[in-house]
Amino acid sequence: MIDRVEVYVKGGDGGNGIVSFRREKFVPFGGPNGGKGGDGGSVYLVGDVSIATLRGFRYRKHFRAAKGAHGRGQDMVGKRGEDLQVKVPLGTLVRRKQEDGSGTLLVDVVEHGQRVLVAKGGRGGFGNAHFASSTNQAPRIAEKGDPGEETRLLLDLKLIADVGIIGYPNAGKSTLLRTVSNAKPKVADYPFTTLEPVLGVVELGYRSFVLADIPGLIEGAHRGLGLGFDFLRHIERTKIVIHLVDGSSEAPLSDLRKVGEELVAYEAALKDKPRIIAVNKVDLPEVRDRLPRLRREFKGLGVPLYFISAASGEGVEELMKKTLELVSQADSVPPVKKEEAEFKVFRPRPLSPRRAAHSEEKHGGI
Ligand SMILES: Nc1nc2c(ncn2[C@@H]2O[C@H](COP(=O)(O)OP(=O)(O)OP(=O)(O)O)[C@@H](O)[C@H]2O)c(=O)[nH]1
Ligand SMILES: [Mg+2]
Repeated sequence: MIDRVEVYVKGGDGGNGIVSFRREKFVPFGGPNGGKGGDGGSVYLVGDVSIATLRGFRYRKHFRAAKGAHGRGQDMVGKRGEDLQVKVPLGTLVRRKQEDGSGTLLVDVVEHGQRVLVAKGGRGGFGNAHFASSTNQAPRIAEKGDPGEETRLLLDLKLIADVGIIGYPNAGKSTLLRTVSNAKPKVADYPFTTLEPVLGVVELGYRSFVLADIPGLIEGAHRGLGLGFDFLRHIERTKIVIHLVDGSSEAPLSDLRKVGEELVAYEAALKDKPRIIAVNKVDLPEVRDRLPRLRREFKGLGVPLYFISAASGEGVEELMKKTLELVSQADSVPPVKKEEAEFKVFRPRPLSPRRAAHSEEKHGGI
């Protein structure tokens, strides 16, 4: 599910400088006073969490920032052109389109409020006042403003997964993704079948979330073993983790621990990410026989626990419902805006002590 649009952006042209001379009564040779043109405005892309798609770009594909005004007499500088801020969803890959149609990557917009300059406004031209010197006291030249930069951009929206499925190779991650979503990752009976994360959209009634199959987690992954930490990075962005365990493995609990340790060795904060454990392959008789023991072993972890068969679909719906519930809870926590986190915000004094307590709770820690 990748969405792509092409847009044209242009910075505003700089205003022209002008040629002008002082004209005053009783001053026969007034000096030059032609002012500088204003700089043109620039075009910025700004990451915004409230937008989820690139749909808005279907209707508007040209973005031009304002021109700078021309300079005027009496050393008056032209007004600066206003900047243009274009909102894009988080997960937008920004490429500059080349003549041959390919694109060079400029930036990956991942944060709310992240600003990317994509077309700089032109510089305003100098007026003749600027060119006055001891040898040329009455210059009759002025500069034109520079044109604003213009470029074509290719915007690709990369879905950022809400939920990541982790687990040992062969646990059945790709099978689960196939069962619950439109994605078709390869499934096979050997480890490392999946070589890069695959995303799918899970739809439950009117709600949906994006699920990623995150392969390659084995002992030593945080040191780059297996498929390395490229994939660990993907987990950082997800809201929830489904930890899938192969119920037919020799020691399912120890598999789970090892993968868990890899996560924490990579980034301690991942320990706090909401997690669901799903023991897979319960359709196999040998797994069914072990169920009571597995249940006892995993219960103690204090994490929601499900027993499923990714292949037959047994227990999968309940697992997805729980996942959706946790995703919705995570959604209701507003993302921290960078500015809010970094700068103290002065607010008007609250009207009553009760309101004060409320507002402290709301903006606590800032
Ligand atoms: N019996 C049974 N087999 C399953 C189930 N889920 C997956 N398998 C099998 O287990 C093997 C591995 O499944 P995959 O979905 O490819 O596992 P994976 O976790 O994506 O593996 P990697 O991509 O290598 O990390 C395949 O042969 C699947 O058919 C299940 O619920 N029951
Ligand atoms: Mg796989």
